[in-house]
Amino acid sequence: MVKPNFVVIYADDLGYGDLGCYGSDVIQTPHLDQLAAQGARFTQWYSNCPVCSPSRAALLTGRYPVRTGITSILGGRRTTPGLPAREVTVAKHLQTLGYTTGIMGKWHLGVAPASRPNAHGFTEFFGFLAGAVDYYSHIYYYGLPGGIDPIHDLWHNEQEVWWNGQYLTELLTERAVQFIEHHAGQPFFLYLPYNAPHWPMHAPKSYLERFRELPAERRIMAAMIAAMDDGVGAVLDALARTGCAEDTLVFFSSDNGPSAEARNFLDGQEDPYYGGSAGIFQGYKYSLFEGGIREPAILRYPARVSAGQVCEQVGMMVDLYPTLIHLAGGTPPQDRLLDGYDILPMVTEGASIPPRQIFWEYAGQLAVRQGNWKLILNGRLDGERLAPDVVHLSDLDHDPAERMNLKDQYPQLVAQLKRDVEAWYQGCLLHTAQE
Ligand SMILES: [Ca+2]
Repeated sequence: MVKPNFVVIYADDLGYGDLGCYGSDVIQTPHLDQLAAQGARFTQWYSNCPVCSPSRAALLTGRYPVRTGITSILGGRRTTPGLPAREVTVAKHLQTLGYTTGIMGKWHLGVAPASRPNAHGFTEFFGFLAGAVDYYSHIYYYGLPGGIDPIHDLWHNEQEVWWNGQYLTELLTERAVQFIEHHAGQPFFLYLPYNAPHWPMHAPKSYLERFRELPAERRIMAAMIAAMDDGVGAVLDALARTGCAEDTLVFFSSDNGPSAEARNFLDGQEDPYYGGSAGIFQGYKYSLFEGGIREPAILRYPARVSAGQVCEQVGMMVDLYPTLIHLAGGTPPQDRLLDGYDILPMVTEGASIPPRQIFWEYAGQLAVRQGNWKLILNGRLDGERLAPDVVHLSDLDHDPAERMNLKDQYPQLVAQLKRDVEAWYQGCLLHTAQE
């Protein structure tokens, strides 16, 4: 059987409600909508953390962030350490199965040389290493409290490169298309983590003009997403043009929910930003409520997955590793614990994966989903605001937006879930220390 190619496109701070195929009535995303129409669109897909670095660690290692040692947003100094050398990324695993691997975009798993993409299984890297860059100068301006000096952050493999003035979303698209053109005909894995629509909120004038009628904070969000959507279109065109489309699995998702950070504004306003939408869900980036972690997710693989599916089963980013390795003819590693399942049977034959609990940990919050139930401890609504209740139990079947706290009606269930999530967290810490 032909080894499939893999293209994983990861948006940054994109909310559940901001694509046409997820119900946005103002942001037009024809290429992503087409991708969904030609494959499967997931309605209950989760990121494993509501912020950048840990979410990306989970995607690439197939392990909960706490197991990888990446549990918070990493800084951007050139000495910032990142993903430990002991972790094996899906790219590194795919290299051993004969794949050429490329990342075009945001790494955010360490800046120090030993933690860069080339050291973690990527044959080719073009992009940036920190959490965000100016879209035109490719300079990282965003330090920890107290600030750091600006750091230029654009690289081709280990070489610093300068493309001043080129809009980053378009630059990454160009490199992704080139990678496909160069490697069509051999198995390849392309990871395309766009910075969009993460702040700073920059978009070319031509995109802003498409959304003239929107209020300022929505207009820039729509423009940035539209530029990314055009990039997705160019990538799909490249796959078609090189004859790869049929045997390529394309997966699209986002690392966390929309950002309410005041720094999204470009006019000096310091109140929360609501330019991004998580649809009906409450919670933003930094929150374990659904708005922070439930993400759009689209899978297209014409050779195996029939078009036009809407998959309502629960999936999460760590599922991608075993799914891709299985398709590439490999077996999951035996020397470390992975946390996901191969989810391809969900969309090839409508199969269910075994019932499971899904856990999250971030900045003092803990959460667990078991069937239709979800418990959040010490929940936040965003980076600044705590949730009103320290313990929050929801029935997602009847209340997907987590508006009603049922903790007082189900004390035994709350006690069981609390015990389970705390045991999971302690177990991860202990197990990781022993690995
Ligand atoms: Ca993010």
